[in-house]
Amino acid sequence: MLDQVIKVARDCERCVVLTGAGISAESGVPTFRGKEGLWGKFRPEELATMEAFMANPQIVWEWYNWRRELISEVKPNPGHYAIVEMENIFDHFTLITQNVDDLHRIAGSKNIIELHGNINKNKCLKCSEPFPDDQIISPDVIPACPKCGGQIRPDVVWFGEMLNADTIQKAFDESSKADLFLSIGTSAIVQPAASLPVEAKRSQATLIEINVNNTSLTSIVDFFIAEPSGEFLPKLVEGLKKII
Ligand code: BJW
Ligand code: ZN
Repeated sequence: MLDQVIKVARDCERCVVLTGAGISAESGVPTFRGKEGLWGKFRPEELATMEAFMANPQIVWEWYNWRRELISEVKPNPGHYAIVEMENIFDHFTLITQNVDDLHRIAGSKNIIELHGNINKNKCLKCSEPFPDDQIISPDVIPACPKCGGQIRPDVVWFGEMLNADTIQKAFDESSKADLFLSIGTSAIVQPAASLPVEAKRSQATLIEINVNNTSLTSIVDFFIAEPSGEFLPKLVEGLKKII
């Protein structure tokens, strides 16, 4: 399978990679869903919403502070580093991530489309003004926005919220122009991100999925790689580098 994938990939010019929580699993960041998933005992649908924040901002902030601390202690894994190398292999390369953990940037990836925001950033609930991200947010005293007095919240996209219009437009544009699309470590159930590989396939891209489990995408992909991304991606990159 690896050799076949290398053969197909080496002739491609426009590569798009979409990552989800699975790429960071080997760094020790829990995924959202599945057996090893779930952030502790919480379901994202219960805490990653405006309703949850309005009802109990303290609990939501406690959850994000706990995750920020956990993420601050982990490092990128070989999967993240292999994606950094892919930028130099393809004529045109786009990385789209649903992750908020910043590990792609820390690994060295340059142009990253962050669909769901960044857990280390804050913004105002009312006017969206950025709020300094080096400030520790105490759940007991949630700061007020200096501009409008609104409450400060994490700068991430919750369920029921629109993604940034330019960001998602760019992600769809790149996906529809890709001749190679890799969906890596995502359950592919959260929209609109889950439609990106479908859009790429519709536009004739070769679609490759790398996931330790089958997903709803698996039935339409050209290649399904049932391996941890941190093990498969370095082999793919090594194979491609030998050809170039
Ligand atoms: C490995 C591995 C290894 C493990 N190697 N693989 C029907 C009903 C109700 C709502 C909707 C509906 N249809 C659509 C919606 C809207 C909703 C949605 O999609 N809901 C679905 C659950 C159905 N979407 C939205 O609300 C979005 N906004 C929107 O659509 O606006 C328009 C609109 C508004 C109002 C109503 C309707 C439409 C916004 C979505 C925002 C998602 N936000 C979160 C939280 C971000 C902030 C935070 O982190 O706190 O984003 S939720 C969470 O899920 C997070 C993730 O980015 C996202 C995707 O998860 P991901 O990455 O796929 O992780 P997992 O855990 O699901 O999967 C991990 C995978 O890795 C697994 O497959 C493993 O097997 C694999 N794996 N180890 C390779 N080593
Ligand atoms: Zn404000």
